[in-house]
Amino acid sequence: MAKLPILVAPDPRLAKKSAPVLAVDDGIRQLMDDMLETMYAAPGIGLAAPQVGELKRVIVLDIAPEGEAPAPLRMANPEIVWVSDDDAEYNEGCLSVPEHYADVVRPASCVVKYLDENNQQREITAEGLLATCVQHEIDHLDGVLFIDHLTSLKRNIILRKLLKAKKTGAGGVPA
Ligand code: GNR
Ligand code: NI
Repeated sequence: MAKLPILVAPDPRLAKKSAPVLAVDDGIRQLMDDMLETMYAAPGIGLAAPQVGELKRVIVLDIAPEGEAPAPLRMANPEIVWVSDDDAEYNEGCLSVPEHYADVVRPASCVVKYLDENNQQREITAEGLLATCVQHEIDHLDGVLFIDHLTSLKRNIILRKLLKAKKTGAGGVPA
């Protein structure tokens, strides 16, 4: 396992559409495990491959509360095949948008079809935090960040602060 560096916005790689995985093989399984290690270390509850510079449709999640048994989910080519009519608002953050949080409205529940770590097709119904998180991660695969759901005014304020932090080297690991 290896902990990977996480890209911080603005970065052109975070705005790109990621490519489908042909099959979940040893290379993709290794990527999933490295992403989980990176996510737990951050710490975070989800991570998408483009956040570690791999433009592949792979995400990992674990919404188990701290102190409870880990419950990692590994997904390739996740696809939302149903969303509820009712919405939920959640105060979202993102490891690629460090130290910024904002309320985002998304469908409250969804059904996601994906390939698991054994290349088996699966489907889950997600509600609550898992529904929010899996939609946030699938957005990353399409080059969309949670700040893209905000008004351009709010988004630009955050992007300018992130750019300034990058230029002064504040808050992060030296490049
Ligand atoms: O760790 C994370 N927490 C979080 C909180 C609310 C909504 C979404 C998330 S995902 C985020 C990790 C991350 O950036 N995943 O892409
Ligand atoms: Ni994110």
